[in-house]
Amino acid sequence: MTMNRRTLTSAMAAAAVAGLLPASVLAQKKLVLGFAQVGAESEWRTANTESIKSAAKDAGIELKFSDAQQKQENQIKAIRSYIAQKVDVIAFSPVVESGWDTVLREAKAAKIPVVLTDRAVNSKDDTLYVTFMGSDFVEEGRKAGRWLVEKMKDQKGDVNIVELQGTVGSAPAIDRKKGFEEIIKADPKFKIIRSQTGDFTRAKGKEVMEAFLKAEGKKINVLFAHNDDMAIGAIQAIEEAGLKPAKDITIISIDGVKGAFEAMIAGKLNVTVECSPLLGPQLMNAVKDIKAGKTLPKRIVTEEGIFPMEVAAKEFPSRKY
Ligand code: GYE
Repeated sequence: MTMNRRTLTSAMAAAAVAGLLPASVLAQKKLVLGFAQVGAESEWRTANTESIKSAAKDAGIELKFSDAQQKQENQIKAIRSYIAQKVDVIAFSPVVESGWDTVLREAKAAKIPVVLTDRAVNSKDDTLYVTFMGSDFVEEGRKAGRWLVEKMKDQKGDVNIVELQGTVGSAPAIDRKKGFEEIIKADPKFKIIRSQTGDFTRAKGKEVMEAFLKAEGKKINVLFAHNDDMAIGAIQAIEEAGLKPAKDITIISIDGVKGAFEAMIAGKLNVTVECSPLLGPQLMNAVKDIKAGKTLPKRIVTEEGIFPMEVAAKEFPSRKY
């Protein structure tokens, strides 16, 4: 007979009943976590996946991992399969905010606790998940806005901004836009003249920036990109159009991945707002706490900073993602 986890567990249970194994051995059976990841769209996401996989290993938690390729239906399928497999805890990073109630109710009915990591859902029923751990995206947008307002404080004329939004309907795209607009609206000289999604990828960031440049050309003073990958794609488009990134067009992005630090060191990106993908250890602690019956706060916020190009070379060696 081949020993899969279930046969092994039932063999152990039989041994315990027969008095051959102490009950404490049974209590130590490996926790199983089902994680439904968004995809592999960005450097941030790669670092996030790596953090989750290595933290699970370190914590001795069995990880079932799936990649939804940025499609909600794939994430829903993965969550349903984790319910069917009766995992101990389900965690996921919801690609978009809405449309989760049905599947979350199914998890609740199966008594499987759910942890949201990185991105939030906009469900009205917050009993459908235990906790949401991740960044404050509105605050990240505000940090980007505050940096720009300070940088342009002596500028007299209009400041024409183009915006590369993240995935339509995703929490980081909605919230980063909101936080940024909240700050820049204090001065009418700041004008968002174009805003479109680049789906958080380099390829789309480049493509959309090309279209912005075609339509607006030298009118563009600032690019606000909702993540570093789109900014890096856009930098290529700007150079191909014969302009100087970070000089002719001021570029602000979010995440703080290594690629952004390299771009800053090369003098092509002005600033990145930090958004940490290293959520793995925190998630594994939460899984253990939930199974130990502890109550977790409904919201666990990641602490983060902001890095302008002037500090990039000094900070680069200590960056972990
Ligand atoms: O900023 C982006 C990624 O949800 C915070 O998703 C995350 C975002 C991150 O693709 O690079």
